[in-house]
Amino acid sequence: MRIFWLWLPLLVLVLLTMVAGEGNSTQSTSAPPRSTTTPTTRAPTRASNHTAGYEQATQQILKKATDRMHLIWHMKRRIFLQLTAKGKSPLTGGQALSGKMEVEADTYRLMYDLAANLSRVPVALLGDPLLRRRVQRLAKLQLQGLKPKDYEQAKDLLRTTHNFVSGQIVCPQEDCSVRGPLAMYPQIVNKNMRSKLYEELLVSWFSWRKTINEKELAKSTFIDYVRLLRIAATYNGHVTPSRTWYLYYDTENFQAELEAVVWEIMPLYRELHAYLRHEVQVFYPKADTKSDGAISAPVMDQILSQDWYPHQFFRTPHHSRQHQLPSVHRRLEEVLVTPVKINRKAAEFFESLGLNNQSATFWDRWSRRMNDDDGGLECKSQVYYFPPDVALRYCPKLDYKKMMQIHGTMSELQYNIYKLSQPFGLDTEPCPGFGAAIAETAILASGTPRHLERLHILLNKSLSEEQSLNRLFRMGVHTLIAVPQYFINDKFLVDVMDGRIGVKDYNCAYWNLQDKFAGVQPPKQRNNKDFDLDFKFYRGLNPETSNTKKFLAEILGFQFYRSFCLASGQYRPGDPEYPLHNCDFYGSKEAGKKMRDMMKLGSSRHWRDVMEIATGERKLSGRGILEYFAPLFTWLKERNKQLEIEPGWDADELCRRD
Ligand SMILES: *[C@@H]1O[C@H](CO)[C@@H](O)[C@H](O)[C@H]1NC(C)=O
Ligand SMILES: *[C@@H]1O[C@H](CO)[C@@H](O)[C@H](O)[C@H]1NC(C)=O
Ligand SMILES: *[C@@H]1O[C@H](CO)[C@@H](O)[C@H](O)[C@H]1NC(C)=O
Ligand SMILES: *[C@@H]1O[C@H](CO)[C@@H](O)[C@H](O)[C@H]1NC(C)=O
Ligand SMILES: CC(=O)N[C@H]1CO[C@H](CO)[C@@H](O)[C@@H]1O
Repeated sequence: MRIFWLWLPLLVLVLLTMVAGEGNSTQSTSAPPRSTTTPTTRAPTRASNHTAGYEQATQQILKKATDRMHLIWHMKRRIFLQLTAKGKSPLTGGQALSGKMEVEADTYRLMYDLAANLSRVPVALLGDPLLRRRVQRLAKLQLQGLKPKDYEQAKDLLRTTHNFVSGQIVCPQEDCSVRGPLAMYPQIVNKNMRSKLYEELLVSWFSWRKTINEKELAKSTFIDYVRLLRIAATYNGHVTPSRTWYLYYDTENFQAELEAVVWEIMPLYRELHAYLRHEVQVFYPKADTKSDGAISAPVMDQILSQDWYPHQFFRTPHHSRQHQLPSVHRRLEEVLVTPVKINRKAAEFFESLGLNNQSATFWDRWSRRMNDDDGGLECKSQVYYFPPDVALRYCPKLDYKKMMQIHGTMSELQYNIYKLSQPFGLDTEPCPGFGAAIAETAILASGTPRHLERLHILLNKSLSEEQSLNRLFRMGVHTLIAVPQYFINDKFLVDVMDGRIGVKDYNCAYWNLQDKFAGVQPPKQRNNKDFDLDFKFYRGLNPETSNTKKFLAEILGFQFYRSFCLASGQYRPGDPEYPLHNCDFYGSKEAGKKMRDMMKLGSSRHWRDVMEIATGERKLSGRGILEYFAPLFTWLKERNKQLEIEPGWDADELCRRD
């Protein structure tokens, strides 16, 4: 019973370190070029006699850059081989790190020079659309567009914010003499997870914020970082800085599209919020919200962290013993035996769809186990991309969560293999989070009872109705509570960047967003001298792990899942035998074709064109999530009515503007 938490799919996987997508930057119509340029740059397309000459010159620039990229890939390959050398003395952590930094520095120099050179190319005069697209994608950059000194500073600031999250810097009880200071993640989060005392949650909540904002460090770090993001935007000719933050989404006012999704799933969120508020009052009576209906921030954090905790405090809808989810851990160990076997099973999932068969060479040469101490606490498998090869370093742990995660990793591997056929510059996902969204579908499918039965881990391909609802509830807490938080963190950053939130009003503006989109309030009266953003906000400052990307991966992931499930016939709306939440599209060549067709395109087309292949839609939508959680929505509405719980909350002014 204790392992039932392993049922929870890791929905948002940071495990994907997909090569950051480079965007279609056609839309920045108003954009003056990065550097002094020929006035022809923005000339309308027309047959020109210069065309051939321009194309040739451009091809030459790209050819040179590709050669340089090959050297970088070569370096990455060497590091991979050294890291995983059998028998011989492997690289030390320090050597590996300096190798990585060298790769990063070389990549920066290449991308920076290339963008400068390409911004002189008169894009509109290029006849070949693929060439045009390559130039557009490579001529604009985010942080890498900064001059060396600024770029170094940006990386320094990101190291500082990373330290806010992972540095051992906090003394929650004012006493660090025994165990030393703690890191917010994972130490304090793990400590809180076990804490039944509201006071303890409060102490952690306040002391972390106090520590990182000593002498306004957190706030000033953030301000400096935003300044650099704005500079990067000016180089792209973006008058609105967020155009550069959303560069690869290439959409006017992309934030509005994200917000529309948040409102679309809001009715479901409000029911879940109301039910959780009721449960919370039972468990943390001191966190009482004085009837305004919002949930106190430390408690909301706790709800989110608890979804991974085996001894969760908050009850699932059907909490009697017989309705608990069956434990799969022991069977999993019996059936899958070793991590290698899990990897093979995950690879087989994609082969069953008609995607690449992993070759013997791959298993032999390019699939390597991490050393036990390399993985760290998170122990995330890693995919390496150095054409013509792709490689895998996998976490040696054997459990249910890893089993699902490796399906995501294999998806990333497949993606890398397919996009290899695109030229340098288009061999990326079409926008950040796109690859993670595809991976999400495999993760969701691999965690269904139907798939577990196929693997002989469960005996029955469906759960009882009560168990099924419990499973949806736990996944719902995981997904539905997280999505508005990604949005709030992203919106706050973007609104500051674009000047819609002024420096004097940071904190109250933040609490306003929490109130409006999540029904979360500070644990006590705050003001604009405080700076209360949470640790996930700081994580999301890095474009590689941005909240935008996570939001998109989650939402688009459910849209893709729905599409693959419809295509495979494993989701039949209205048929209780084939609900979306138990859909395993294993073996479906139809789903496989959609997946493959998307992967093959790399970023040679706009992400909307690519998503349309799978979904027939060109916009983000909450439909996948709403259909997936439909039974939970129905149950919550009835249950809340029974308990006479009124969903929703009123704004209480808990932040004082001075
Ligand atoms: C992106 O590039 C494609 C292909 O060149 C072009 O058709 C499309 O208009 C561009 N998308 C946007 C939104 O500018
Ligand atoms: C950019 O142009 C300069 C001058 O022509 C050249 O030396 C350099 O190699 C080019 N770099 C890239 C990455 O295109
Ligand atoms: C992969 O292998 C299976 C059986 O081993 C075979 O039927 C299938 O055609 C292969 N797929 C590809 C893409 O090579
Ligand atoms: C599988 O579960 C369903 C739903 O709980 C149940 O009706 C059915 O009898 C079970 N089948 C087996 C073989 O246990
Ligand atoms: C507009 C123009 O001058 N077009 C000429 C370009 O060159 C070709 C031959 O290379 C001519 O046929 C076009 O008339």
